[in-house]
Amino acid sequence: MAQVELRVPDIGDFKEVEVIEVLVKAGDEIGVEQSLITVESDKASMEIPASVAGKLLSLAVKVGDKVGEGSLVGMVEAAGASAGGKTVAGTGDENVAKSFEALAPPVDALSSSSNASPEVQHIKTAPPVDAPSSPSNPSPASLPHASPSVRKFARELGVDLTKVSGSGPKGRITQEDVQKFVKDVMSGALAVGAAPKAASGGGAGLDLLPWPQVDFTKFGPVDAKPLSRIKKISGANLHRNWVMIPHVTGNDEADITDLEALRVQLNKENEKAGIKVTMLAFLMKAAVAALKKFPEFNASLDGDTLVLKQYFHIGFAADTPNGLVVPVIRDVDKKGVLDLAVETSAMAKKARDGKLSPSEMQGGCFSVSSLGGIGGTHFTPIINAPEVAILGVSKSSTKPVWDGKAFVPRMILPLSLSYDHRVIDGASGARFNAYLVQLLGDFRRIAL
Ligand code: CAO
Repeated sequence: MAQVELRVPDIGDFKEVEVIEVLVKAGDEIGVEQSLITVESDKASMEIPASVAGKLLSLAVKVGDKVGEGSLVGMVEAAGASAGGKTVAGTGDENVAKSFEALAPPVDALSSSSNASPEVQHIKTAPPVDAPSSPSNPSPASLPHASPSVRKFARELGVDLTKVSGSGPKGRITQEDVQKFVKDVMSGALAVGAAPKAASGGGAGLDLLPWPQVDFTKFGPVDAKPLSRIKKISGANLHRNWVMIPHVTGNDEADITDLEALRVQLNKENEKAGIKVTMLAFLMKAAVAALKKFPEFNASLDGDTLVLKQYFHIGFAADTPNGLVVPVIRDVDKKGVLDLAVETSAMAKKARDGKLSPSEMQGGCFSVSSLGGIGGTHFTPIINAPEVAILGVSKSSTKPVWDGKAFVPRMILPLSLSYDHRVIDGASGARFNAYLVQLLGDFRRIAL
């Protein structure tokens, strides 16, 4: 059995955050991904889960302590890890390795400290649950003030936290507040749907039927496979975004016959350099030109205020074995198509290898979701909050197009732009699409 240090991983932009809850105690048997502590900045709270399973020997933090990346959380006697001073990477321990792979750890998560005893392995805890790096994030102002474990508790009970009054510091909602809320509803002291914080006027809640409970084994053999960590995080984000953002998707088609010829030519010229240009790099450049022309697309809603961004960081959806992630390419306006091709393919590989750091998934202004390499004609991409629009791209195909005299074969690329109708009117959505069609039809227009 080896002793393992659990340390705080990269938690994005937060340097010093306060420990507001300690969820385990020395002597506990802990599992991989079990939350150890909850930390809170002035903007968000998040849980720091364990990256290894075992017996918690000691805790190095208490409520009120300030921690940052690398802070020691506790020592664990790792179940299954071999002793003898080997690093985790060298132990061949399947569980440990698997947890890192599933949690998209940075390579340096395995680094060991020089002044520690050799049998002590140094492992940063897994990336935080609900960290600001998840594929998309709510505006902090829109979240009820509660820790992730309380939010999870409330979700399990089907409690809408916006209806619960918080009795904790700064009005934070505690587990006891949620329990009290449920008791009050059950005893009839509080009507279901009542809003103690602010009168909702009724009709605001989703009065849905409970999820169907089905014993599938009654109908045939089944296997149960837990969702991956990425799927759980991205699923929760997608669900919130789908429910909270009034989406409209506008479809259009771009004639990319000339652009495709340029792409093929560029690939020939750059074959020796090992650079492969796909449509994605052109789409990112075109998206930036359209964002410049229609600034309300390069924005986020903060309450009643539209925050217009002066920078152009574009995310792209990447399909990985563990689920969907959205790496962000910075300053796309300052980069050329070839640079973007290199960077997106490196980031896509990093995503597939589970090695993206939280900061590499933060700060996006607009996202591109390209299913073009796979197929399809059009689809409805879900907006990656707090962004206000996303461009979905399907597979191009050669179609007969009437040129006024005859049908001619042209390569047509289907575009599906989803936008937040609170921010963007239908006419603006159609104009954005039409402008993209113009740019992709004649890429020289990018220079105008
Ligand atoms: N039409 C036709 N062919 C296309 C195309 C398009 N729109 N886009 C890409 N292709 C081709 C590429 O040129 C490449 O062809 P060759 O193999 O012949 O060179 C092939 O499809 C594979 O491309 P790719 O998918 O590897 O590369 P990419 O740059 O187009 O995409 C990435 C990279 C990371 C976006 C992609 O791999 C991926 O993960 N896509 C899925 C995104 C996703 O899941 N979106 C849904 C999210 S929910 O909204």
